[in-house]
Amino acid sequence: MSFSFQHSDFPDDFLFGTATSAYQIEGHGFGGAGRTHWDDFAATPGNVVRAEHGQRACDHYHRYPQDLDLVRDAGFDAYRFSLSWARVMPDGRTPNPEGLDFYDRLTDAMLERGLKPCATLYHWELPSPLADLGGWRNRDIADWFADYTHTIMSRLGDRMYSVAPINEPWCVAWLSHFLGHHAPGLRDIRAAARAMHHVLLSHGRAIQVMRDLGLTNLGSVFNLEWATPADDSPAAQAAAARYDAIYNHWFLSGVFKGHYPAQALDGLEPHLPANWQDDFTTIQSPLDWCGLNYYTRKCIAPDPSPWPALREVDGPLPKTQMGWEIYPEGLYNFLTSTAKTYTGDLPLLITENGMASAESPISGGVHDPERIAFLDAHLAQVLRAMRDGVPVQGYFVWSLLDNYEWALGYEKRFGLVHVDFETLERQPKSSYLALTELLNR
Ligand code: IFM
Repeated sequence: MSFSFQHSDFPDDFLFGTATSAYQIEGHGFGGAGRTHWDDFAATPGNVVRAEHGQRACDHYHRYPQDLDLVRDAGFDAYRFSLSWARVMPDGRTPNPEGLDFYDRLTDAMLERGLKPCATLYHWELPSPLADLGGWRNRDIADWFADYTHTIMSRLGDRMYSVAPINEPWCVAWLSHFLGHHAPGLRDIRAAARAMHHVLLSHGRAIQVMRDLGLTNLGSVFNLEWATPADDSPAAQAAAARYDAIYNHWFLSGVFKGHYPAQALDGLEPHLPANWQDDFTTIQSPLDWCGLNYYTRKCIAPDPSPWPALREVDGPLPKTQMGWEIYPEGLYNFLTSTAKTYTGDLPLLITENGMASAESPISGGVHDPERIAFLDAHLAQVLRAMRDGVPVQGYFVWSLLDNYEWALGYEKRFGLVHVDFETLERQPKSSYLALTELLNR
């Protein structure tokens, strides 16, 4: 099975890449790395499938040359990776020379292979000592994050192709402080409101720090989910609009318009920190690009529970191993609507797109035709948006390797490359081979 279009259907300077994150692949139990709130979350019974954690993961820390060879050999232009705050600063405040050296080596290894390093500064492994101080609930996190940004980018900034401060602010804030599914596992509206605001304030501070260091090509990475009303009723439409406001517009509107959507403020405003409106100058620090992570849509129904008074219901479309509906049109919808409402001519990148599937190696390879079909269908929507004038400049597949899928442990496999978590052997799947054929032609 192969792709239904050619590499040449995209402009010459269109970036193809693949993405990973530190805690999900590196292994954390060495190199002077500090404890993270994910280690604490996983150690609490019931939070993570089989209580799995990232202490070994894919052992990318020791195997990165082999992994970067895979990125290069596939023909990717760029590699989106993240830096672990707790490796760079084990207590969140004090630099760890071993950690800085690791990211130095990793960066040079990308450049040696002709790969553009696209860094994310925070992909969820908050150092435990900062979590002890309230983590994202504490406004001081903006200062801590600014210091961390300064430390790591003073060392690496000269070699980065692009940098984004925070991966998926909705997950950092809502998923982790209101829904309780990710570390620190809170279900607390006040904590969630604080985190929703502080994550954007920290983003803005980090952008300012990097501008002062002279860095360019700075962006943001938002995860978006298309909200579909479960039926035609006004109540379902209002619930879907609330979901859309909390999930999508809070972050896009905060960064690009300098205000929060009314449907989300309805529930969150009483819990926001004092003088939150004064922070938008920082939050709106100008960007060079905007990254969208897109996986699925959700069907939303009203619910008699307190605000936000909604629930997700099962949708009719085919689903991935995550149980997420496959809805490629949502990517087109987001590319066009984001450009129209928020970003205009600013370059857009799809910084993550991919699917989990349950394949396992059989003799003759790891066959994942459903992943090829998924990527093909989503890239077709990217081409459609570009034909309609949306300035899309790149696309990153999530993920290079099967890895630690957070609260779902190692069971959900997103990789282009299969990882045997006993032996840590890497084996390219047929999706990796199909992409290699596409990108090298
Ligand atoms: O694995 C995650 C990643 O860490 C962030 N974006 C979504 C992926 C799949 O759930």
